[in-house]
Amino acid sequence: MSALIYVLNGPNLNLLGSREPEIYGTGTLDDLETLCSETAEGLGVGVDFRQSNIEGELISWVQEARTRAAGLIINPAGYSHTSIALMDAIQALDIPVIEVHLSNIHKRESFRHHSYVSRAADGVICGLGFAGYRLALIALSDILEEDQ
Ligand code: CA2
Repeated sequence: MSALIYVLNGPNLNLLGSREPEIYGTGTLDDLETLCSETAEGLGVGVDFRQSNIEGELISWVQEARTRAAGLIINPAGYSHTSIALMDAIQALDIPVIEVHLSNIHKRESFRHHSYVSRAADGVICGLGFAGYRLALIALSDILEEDQ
């Protein structure tokens, strides 16, 4: 059976494509899911793509990934900068984790420069838009192959 990668998206990412195209582009969350599914298919891995505006739901999904997923990609959105609880949940994982941000958080307001989640992630990609998710899937697939 092919490895399953969880792709979790945090608050307000359901609004992609509707506002702030200069920061986040014009693609929608559905477009992003399609990109991830097609990339995963090409890599021979499975993808479980989800979005939530609720911190506790994201934490429950991270906990679920402990037993169900071979790897995790997460864009924690605003919770990156605030959530010790999400960081703790990710730190409890034994699977590789890549944090992705569509925008370059270091080029933006100073409150976005720090991410709690980055302390728990194995890798971080930011500023590359949707391509960041594609690259994260490729990296995870490489890591999982090396581990075999
Ligand atoms: O660049 C990213 O991917 C972020 O994680 C996006 C978050 C932001 O709080 C982080 O600092 C960086 C915001 C997601 C909100 O997305 C929207 C998309 C379209 C319209 C409004 C919000």
